[in-house]
Amino acid sequence: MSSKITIAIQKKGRLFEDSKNLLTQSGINFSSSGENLLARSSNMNIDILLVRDDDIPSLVSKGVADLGIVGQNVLEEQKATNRIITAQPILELGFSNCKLAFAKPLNSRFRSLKNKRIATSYPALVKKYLKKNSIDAEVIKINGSVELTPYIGIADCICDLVSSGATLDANNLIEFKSLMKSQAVLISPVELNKIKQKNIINIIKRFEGVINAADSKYIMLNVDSSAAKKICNLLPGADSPTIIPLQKDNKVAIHALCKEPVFWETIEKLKLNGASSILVLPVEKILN
Ligand code: PRT
Ligand code: ZN
Repeated sequence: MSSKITIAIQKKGRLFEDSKNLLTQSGINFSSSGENLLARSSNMNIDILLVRDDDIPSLVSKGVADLGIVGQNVLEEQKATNRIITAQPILELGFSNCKLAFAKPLNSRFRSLKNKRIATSYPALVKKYLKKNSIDAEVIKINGSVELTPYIGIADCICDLVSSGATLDANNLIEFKSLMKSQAVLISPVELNKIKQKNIINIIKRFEGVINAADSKYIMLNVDSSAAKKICNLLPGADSPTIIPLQKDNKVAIHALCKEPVFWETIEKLKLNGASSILVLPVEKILN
């Protein structure tokens, strides 16, 4: 059997750019063009399958692809529908964040889903939610423009993906319950292919390195040694900052890897507490 690894990603749509960037930043170069389903990496023994996101869980479950990138919403809906989908999430990728939520027209007064007609593209997840919460309601499967259904008399409310909330606002809908949060995840078959296992694990570690670095920053600053402890406590997600004495004025330099986002507010606070020459540098990869 070939030791070539196959990774399935969305061909076009909301997941494509971030999936492609993750692969590229992990050192997997490829170019996708035209209608080709298959792209061959130019520098690694890897094939990239470019498909619709809905096909990714089954391709990975069957072992046609060794790894795949898909939204948790699609994976969970398919798992709730079809027992053949055994692919499992192994790494949260931190992009395509959204939630699956119930929304109703602004002028609707009801708060409970009881006896309501719910339009959704996620019928299995909604039914599972209703069952778990012992709620009697009707689920209507709709493939697109779910947000219009309350206004054409098909449904009382909807259950759909929400990210900025602009679509709900534009359609005079208001969210009243969240079913699940979702983001893109890396999925693999339940058991990794034995021959390829070592290489697959290596790729997963590279992905982890890129994901770990995504929110991280390397901070360097100077401060009076008397304020060093206070400054270290203000650094977000910094395990163990390095403190280096400077030649003059009883000052120290502090260098730290911050594994949580460094906002402007944080930098302003550091300055207010005596830090100077503050440098915030991007981090490309972190291997733990
Ligand atoms: O062609 P293919 O089948 O591959 O793609 P697709 O059309 O099924 O999916 P695509 O590309 O639209 O979305 C892929 C994945 O992106 C989804 O499965 C989610 O995991 C994720 N994602 C993140 C979203 C959104 N955010 C999102 N906002 N998918 C869809 N939406 C839609 C939502 O359905 C609603 O219509 O955007 C609208 C709401 O957005 P806001 O910003 O107005 O709230
Ligand atoms: Zn799709």
